[in-house]
Amino acid sequence: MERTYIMVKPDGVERGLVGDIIARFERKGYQLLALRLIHPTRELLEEHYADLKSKPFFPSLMTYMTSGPVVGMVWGGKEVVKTGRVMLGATNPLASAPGTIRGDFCIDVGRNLCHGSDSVESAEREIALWFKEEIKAHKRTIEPLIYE
Ligand code: DAT
Ligand code: MG
Repeated sequence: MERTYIMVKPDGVERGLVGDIIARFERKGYQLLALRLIHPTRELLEEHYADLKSKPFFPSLMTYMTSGPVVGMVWGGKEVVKTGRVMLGATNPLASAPGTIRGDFCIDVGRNLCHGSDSVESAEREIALWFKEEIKAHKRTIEPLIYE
């Protein structure tokens, strides 16, 4: 099953939007495979955002992401990586369509509430980084109501 790493950033946790974000993925039909409240270290975030290290906004991104706990989740299902990003909206919330998480709840790119893996490969890398324990597969009884 395809998996993705979805993370509610510190602003989303502090603003009480975790439940809404989870509800969107649940209602869509995706399967929650793992969930954890994490106080991320700078080291963990530097590895998570390793490809952005040379960007001018990297220091402010680190300050933002270490400002409070995050909620990390693994969601599974058909094309969940790509669809998860559609549900999140564009990186810049002002360019995000209404109906998406960022389009509905935020304004600034430096306060864009949530993270979603950008490819199947980065999803597996991020899941291994944020969840050290084994993630068990569980076959849902409702599967035939979601997939034909
Ligand atoms: P995404 O989170 O949509 O995958 P990304 O991986 O390119 O986007 O960047 C990671 C985060 O870094 C993004 O969610 C917010 C921040 N960021 C990206 N581009 C930025 C910019 N131009 N100015 C400020 N922050 C930025
Ligand atoms: Mg990204």
